[in-house]
Amino acid sequence: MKILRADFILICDEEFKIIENGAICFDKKILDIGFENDISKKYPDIQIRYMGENSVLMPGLINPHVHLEFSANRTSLEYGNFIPWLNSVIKNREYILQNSNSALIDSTLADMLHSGTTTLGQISSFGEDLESCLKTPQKVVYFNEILGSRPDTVDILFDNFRSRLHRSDDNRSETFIPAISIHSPYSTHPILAKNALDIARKNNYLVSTHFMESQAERDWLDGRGGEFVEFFNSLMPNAKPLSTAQEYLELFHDTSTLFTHCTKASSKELEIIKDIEGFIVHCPASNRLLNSGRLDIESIDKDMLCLGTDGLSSNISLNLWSEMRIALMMHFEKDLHKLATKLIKISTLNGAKALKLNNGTLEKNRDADIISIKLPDKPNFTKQLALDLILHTTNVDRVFINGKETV
Ligand code: MCF
Ligand code: FE
Repeated sequence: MKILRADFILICDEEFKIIENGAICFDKKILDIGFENDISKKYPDIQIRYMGENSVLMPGLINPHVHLEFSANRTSLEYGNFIPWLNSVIKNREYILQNSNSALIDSTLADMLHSGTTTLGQISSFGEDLESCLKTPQKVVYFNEILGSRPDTVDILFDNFRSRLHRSDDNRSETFIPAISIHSPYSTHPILAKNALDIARKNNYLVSTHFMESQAERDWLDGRGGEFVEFFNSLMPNAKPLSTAQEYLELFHDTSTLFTHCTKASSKELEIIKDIEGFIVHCPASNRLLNSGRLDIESIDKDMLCLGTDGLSSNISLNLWSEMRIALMMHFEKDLHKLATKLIKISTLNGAKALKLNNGTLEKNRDADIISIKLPDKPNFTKQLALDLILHTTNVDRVFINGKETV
């Protein structure tokens, strides 16, 4: 059993309680939490470790949407609009994938850990990231991706997906959870999506999908043509959308699904996502770089919203603190303090809800996934702590996962 104390503890519960001069007692799970005075009296024989001046303890961050296999992208991809970006992914895929080798993925995961991300949802397109995800100390929900729109390739693609899914299943553990990603409504044939979702329902796999990320996707699925016409016609003459947006969403009934982006989703579609108890992953930096527009975060139920970085294929960093700073500036008309609090909550509490994990908040019986941060100076305004943390944190001081301190 360990006891840590800090100047502040952020519980990251629904009320966003903050304990000043708090202490937390844990082994693999959190055993007790409260004022240091009370905890030290309750456990007189246990040594209490002080996290230092201006220290803050809080749950580890949860980034539910990354693409580690694209980590080598720096200047390879074209930003500014979705279709040119997609074309540049197709053109430069080999180069990026070859350079996103295990060593690079390992160091990307280490950077994420250093920044305080203790859980991630990895969208695995090819399975080249498996070894790295198995050996990293973080909890990984490993979404095996399926995509492909040509009916003649459906069988091969499905077999390949199934073998990756099985390989990840063979490695299931407390910190490695296999799951399924259906790439998107424009890229995945409904037969593939339906079959993969049947597997998800039968075996209780979490699901992730990209949804309504661009005007091109909106126009294409609404049957208005748009920029996807030329894109698809070059692959297959007379291509037609595979389903409407609503038909696509309906495939996800009775699954636990994370819908990423949704910047162009209609209120009706957001309502359907809510009805099927889905979560929405907001990726503000990616949306800015691919000209995807801005998610109206206020129109989304506060319990359904998470924050993700997306991959380095559409971001400059997988650091959730940087992402929070971007979100803080992007949603400039919102109350600053309320938004700061919300951003921390959606990066901890809601991430855990979406990924169905027992972490994300520092309550008794939760997994002891804890980070400690040192602010550069004494915080004068406790009510501003969320904002101070977002403004001043890039990397954290210490990281505990399932109670174990990791380097
Ligand atoms: O979320 C972003 C933008 N939207 C869609 N896909 C991706 C993103 N970052 C990486 N991707 C991957 C996706 O998983 O790029 C490929 C897929 O494997 C695009 S389809 C050729
Ligand atoms: Fe993505």
